[in-house]
Amino acid sequence: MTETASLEQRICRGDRRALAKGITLIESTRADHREDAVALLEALMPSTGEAIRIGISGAPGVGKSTFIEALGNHLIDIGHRVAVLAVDPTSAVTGGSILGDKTRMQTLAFRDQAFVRPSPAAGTLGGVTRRTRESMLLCEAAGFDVIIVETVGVGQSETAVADMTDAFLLLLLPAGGDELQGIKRGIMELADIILVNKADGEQRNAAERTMADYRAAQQFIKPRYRAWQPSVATCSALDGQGIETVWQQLREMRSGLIESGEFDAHRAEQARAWMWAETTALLIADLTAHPAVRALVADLEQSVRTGETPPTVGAQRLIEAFKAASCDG
Ligand SMILES: Nc1nc2c(ncn2[C@@H]2O[C@H](COP(=O)(O)OP(=O)(O)OP(=O)(O)O)[C@@H](O)[C@H]2O)c(=O)[nH]1
Ligand SMILES: [Mg+2]
Repeated sequence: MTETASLEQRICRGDRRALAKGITLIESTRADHREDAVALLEALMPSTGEAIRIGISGAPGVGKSTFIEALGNHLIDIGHRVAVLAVDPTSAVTGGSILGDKTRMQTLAFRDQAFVRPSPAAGTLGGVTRRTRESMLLCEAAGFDVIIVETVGVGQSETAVADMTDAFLLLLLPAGGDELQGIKRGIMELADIILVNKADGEQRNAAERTMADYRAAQQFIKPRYRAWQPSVATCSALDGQGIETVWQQLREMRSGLIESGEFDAHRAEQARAWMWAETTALLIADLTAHPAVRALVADLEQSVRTGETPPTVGAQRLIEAFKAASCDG
């Protein structure tokens, strides 16, 4: 039996060490590793797709880690297996802010029914997203039926996470008055469940007011699904208040979407878009690595910089060189 085949079997048995090894393989940039990773993904594909995929975002300090611990522990208590992944495109630079500090998810990370994995340090958002999507499939094959993907919300990472999950949760802080928290309108449009966290102690009233503000603001936002009207609620990740309700809502949302046909349609569209994102990334990688293209790049970039060659023409030259060389080879 090949090493990949044995890894496949161990992952399917739910072996967390094999799962971790599989994800390391997926994150590797070595060409031979990539071949093995693709073979592994293909072999595991029939065992994927059964989990509910949940995206979670919110500003630094809003309580994402605390919330994921509370939700994750609750889910394990009622019999689920929970995997937590992250999309953090800054991790290559900072060494990883989310999930880097495992102590913050300690009670979850050490439970047998949990799997917690930090963001791949691939650098670009596209690179990180590609690997996290694949890791999600491995977790599903290993029998995790709830996948949580956390992101810090820099750049387009929220959109990337919403694009790979079924439901997107946005955590907010209680704010005084009626100020909306400068969150980009586009992010509210992505959110299926908005939660004002830290609704405890002195902040409880402020949290209620913030909830009311967001409910009002939400009336002007077009929901992403026909069968799910996004909800706004308060919770306390610290006290565990509201956590069960979130899970009830997620289940309600999922069954509504399954009934309306949107669940399968959304997953199908995600798979289609994923294929094209992958195609684009692979083509660009091939193109920029090709000797015929590399021979042109320095001069062409210089000439585009000085305005001698229009960028469009530059792009055409690169592609022509790539095509000509690919046809010859
Ligand atoms: N009072 C209160 N404090 C909370 C609650 N949830 C989180 N906190 C506190 O808020 C601080 C930040 O919580 P984290 O869970 O680390 O927040 P985070 O969003 O993961 O932060 P980053 O990983 O830095 O983006 C910690 O001191 C928590 O104890 C809550 O529901 N109520
Ligand atoms: Mg955190």
